[in-house]
Amino acid sequence: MATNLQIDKERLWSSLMETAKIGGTAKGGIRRLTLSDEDKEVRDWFKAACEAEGLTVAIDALGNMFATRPGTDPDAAPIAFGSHLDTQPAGGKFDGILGVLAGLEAIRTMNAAGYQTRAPITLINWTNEEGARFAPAMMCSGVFSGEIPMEQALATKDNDGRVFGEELERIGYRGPETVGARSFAAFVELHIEQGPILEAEEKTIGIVTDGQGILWFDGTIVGQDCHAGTTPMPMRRDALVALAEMILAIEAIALDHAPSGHATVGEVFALPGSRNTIPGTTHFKADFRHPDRDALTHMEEDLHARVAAIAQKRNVTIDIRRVWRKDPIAFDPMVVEAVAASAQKNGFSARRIISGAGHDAFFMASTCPTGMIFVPCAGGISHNEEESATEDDCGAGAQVLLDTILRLDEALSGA
Ligand code: HGY
Ligand code: MN
Ligand code: MN
Repeated sequence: MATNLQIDKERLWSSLMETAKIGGTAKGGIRRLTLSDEDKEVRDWFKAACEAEGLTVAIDALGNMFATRPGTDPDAAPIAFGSHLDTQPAGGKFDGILGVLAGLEAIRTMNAAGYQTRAPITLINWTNEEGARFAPAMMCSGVFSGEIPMEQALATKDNDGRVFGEELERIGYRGPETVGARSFAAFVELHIEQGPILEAEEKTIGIVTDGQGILWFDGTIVGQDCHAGTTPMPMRRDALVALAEMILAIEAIALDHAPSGHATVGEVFALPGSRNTIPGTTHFKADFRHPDRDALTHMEEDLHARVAAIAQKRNVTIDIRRVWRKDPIAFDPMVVEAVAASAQKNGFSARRIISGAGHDAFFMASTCPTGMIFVPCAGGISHNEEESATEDDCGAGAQVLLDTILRLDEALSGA
């Protein structure tokens, strides 16, 4: 590959720190829930920054943002890259936005050098990757890929009963473009690893080969509200004690599928919510992960068996509803090797790795050749206000992203 374009890691870092103020929290994290005012603010920032680089920004009916730079061949399918700008309720400065701003940095580098790719290139911000406010995660890349129905996405409600489609309208990002109308020659996503492997092995780049499967459930347990002082223990139908057993059972399912099984109950609600009333109703949200699809299915079967046993023992009803299943995916070897070659060209230490976290690239993998690039984060900590990464590692990731885009542009020229 002829070019030797070098990204400017200080410029990238400056953009990361500037945008970290949007939804910044006292502890140094970020709260930028999807379709919130903070999400609107960072979207406006991103749109202005793209237009300042001469990009054309299009917005689809779910607020997915596509910023395109023309190539010498206007008929070539664009090479796409990007990630997401929304965060967890107590998120960090790098989850998602690093992939978007590194893409912007790649474009800024090309502009500064007056370099033009053959194919058009498109930088993407995917709406609602986190799924924290509106389930499931990666919702709008899921609709784009055809796996999640558009109507389901628009009708989704958050815990306060606010509707996705209305919130999208409220922040002014319900665009005119049909979701999924675009097609790409390839898609590449840079992201922090959000796990401990790269840091522990002192590797700068993760060459992501696969993504593990994901299963989400919503659960409701119904017993009976009753007086805390007068109801004999053997007569109680305590929905919160039943939930406590449920949570330990869910942990046991992951441990039974060690070392690759993961299970989490990240949200719980107890009603009516009074110290001296036995909770008659509880709600909970569960997340299972496994790299093997049969193991994921077995975890679900195990869950239903344990639910029945706890319901009987605690004399409550337990309703479990599967909200989402995303099977494990394999990334395209052509893109994986382009990432590996780009890391090697730059002399960055690297290793192949499976993604434990979900990403929009998981859905894009069914629409075009797709791959991912990881860089380390401190202690593997993410979905935490203390999430951090170094300027050098972010710069290395952006450099590998730029070189991968250029490598794909060359490789696909005959396509
Ligand atoms: O849930 C996930 O893995 C991603 O961080 N949304
Ligand atoms: Mn993310
Ligand atoms: Mn995340």
